[in-house]
Amino acid sequence: MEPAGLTLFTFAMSHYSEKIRWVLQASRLPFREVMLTPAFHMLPALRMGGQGQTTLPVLREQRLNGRQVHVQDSTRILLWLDERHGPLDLLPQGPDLRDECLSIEDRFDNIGRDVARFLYLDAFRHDDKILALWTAQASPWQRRLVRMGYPLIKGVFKFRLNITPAAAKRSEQRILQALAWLEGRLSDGRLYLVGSRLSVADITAASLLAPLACPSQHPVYSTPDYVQTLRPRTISLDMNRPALAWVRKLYDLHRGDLPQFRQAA
Ligand SMILES: N[C@@H](CCC(=O)N[C@@H](CS)C(=O)NCC(=O)O)C(=O)O
Repeated sequence: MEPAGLTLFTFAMSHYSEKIRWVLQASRLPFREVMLTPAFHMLPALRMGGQGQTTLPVLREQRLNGRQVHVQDSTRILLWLDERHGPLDLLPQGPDLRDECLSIEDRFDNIGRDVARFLYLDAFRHDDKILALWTAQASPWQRRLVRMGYPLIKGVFKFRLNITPAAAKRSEQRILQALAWLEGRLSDGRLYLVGSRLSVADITAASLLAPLACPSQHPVYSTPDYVQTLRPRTISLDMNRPALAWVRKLYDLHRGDLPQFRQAA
């Protein structure tokens, strides 16, 4: 039987996974992380989530009585953690601040697919680098299969995420609106989006924008291959614009403790 405790199933590159990894670490809730390899995640995610979805993150709690609980979807995980292991300091308990926090969380969750679509439109021109990222945690046999099946996996991925130039253009507009909103919110000089300390509003905005801001603490988004080749580069997404500089500042202040990603056994 598995040891009791929390296990977080993620992708190394996933910004939604990063959000929950950050929430768990900032809340000092011990957990072990299992990074899955794209394509090989589908069956476990379907089985664990039990709601017809293949998305990660999924959080598993192994209880002492042998029972396992699985929670899929980053917002559901967050609320479940607050209820079962909270109250979380990251989620204000007063109704007004809490609602504000969750509405900002929702705002940035909603651009997660846009960020991924926009990123992959260009990144898929560098198949060797995507393959290297997708298989970094794979076992040798998984790596061989992903390499062999890559054209098919890439096709399915593009279809499911609707990666087309027209859709990516619309995604870029939605990302720009979110950045403009964030810059408006920060324009009075505040550091935190809600109240006077770090909350899930900050963590969600920073995690979901991290693929564009490339904070040096993130083991994927900070690598030279990612920053120089895969990161979307348009003038409007200038790395130095205030919203993206804020993401890096938040990482500098609160994210010095990212564990090194490990290879799968
Ligand atoms: N609403 C979900 C979205 C999660 C999501 O889209 N995850 C992506 C990775 S960033 C994923 O698992 N994609 C693979 C799939 O859908 O099979 C959440 O908040 O957890």
